[in-house]
Amino acid sequence: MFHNFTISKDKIQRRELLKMGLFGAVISTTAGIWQLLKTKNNHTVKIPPLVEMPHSHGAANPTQVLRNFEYGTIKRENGRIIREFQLVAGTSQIQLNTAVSYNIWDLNGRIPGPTLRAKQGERIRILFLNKAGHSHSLHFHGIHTAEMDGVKPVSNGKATIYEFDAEPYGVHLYHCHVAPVTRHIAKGLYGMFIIDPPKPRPPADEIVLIMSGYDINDDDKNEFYAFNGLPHYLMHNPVKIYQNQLIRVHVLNIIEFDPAVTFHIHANFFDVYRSGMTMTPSEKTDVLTMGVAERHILEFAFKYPGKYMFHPHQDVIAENGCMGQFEVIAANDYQNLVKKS
Ligand SMILES: [Cu+2]
Repeated sequence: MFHNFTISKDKIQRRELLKMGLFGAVISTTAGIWQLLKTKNNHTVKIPPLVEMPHSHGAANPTQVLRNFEYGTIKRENGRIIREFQLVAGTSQIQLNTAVSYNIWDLNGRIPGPTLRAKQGERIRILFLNKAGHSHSLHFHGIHTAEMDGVKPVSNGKATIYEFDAEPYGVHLYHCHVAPVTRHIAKGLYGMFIIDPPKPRPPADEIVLIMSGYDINDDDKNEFYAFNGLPHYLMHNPVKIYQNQLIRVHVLNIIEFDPAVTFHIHANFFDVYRSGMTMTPSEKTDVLTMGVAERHILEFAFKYPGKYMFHPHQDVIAENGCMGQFEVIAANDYQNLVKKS
């Protein structure tokens, strides 16, 4: 069992952190938000400050998507844990570059939708409200009854409940399944759905990377591609990670209109846990081919500080926006920060 804390310096002062026994792991900084993952054996995973997000991007906030996990609301019914999530489909506009704005469907005001997270064996309940001006649905990958398969359209202004057991553990996804599914997915109705295994994985800096495409002129070809919703954003705003620390990337390919893409990182190799459904890796590589809706857990640590790109090795896809980089911060820089605080 581990706990995931999101700590805003504005909201939680030092003395409160001391009360929580967390102060030793938090660095004083002007950067604002810090995140900390603390385990019962007192290992801490250090996560660099997030870059404050300009508000002009609307529903798309790739940095926030990186380490934001939605755990829902816990209820107990008949001795069983029910994990309840609320998802509201809406409409918004995002800016794909300085000249191109694009109307999308969002979930809870964001694209991709929230990364839902549960533990194997819990009961999942999804309250879905459709306010997106068109019929939609939520189809979850996993094991459930036909009634809960989420292929039946939910009219605009209507709500429905999906309920099923959280099984099997892995990195899954959910998406709208109303025809044409290509359009409903490409315009934003998708998200990641993580079911944690009964025995937790080792502590790591956990990151979500979702590859998607935008066909803005309806020619069944993507003009833009993105990590976590916005073209080129994570290239200009690198994902900060620490040297020699275990990084666990949950990667999903939800690019419509292209049969498959690869995921590649520079200057390193990663362990692959296919669909996140195993506790031991099946291979080590630096280029992994992924069909549409394929998703995996990738684990690695960077040996040397510096900036390292990650992108599909279909380079035209990378050049049109599915491009990002890690900024590996030297381990001794982190130690210096701790001493100064
Ligand atoms: Cu839809």
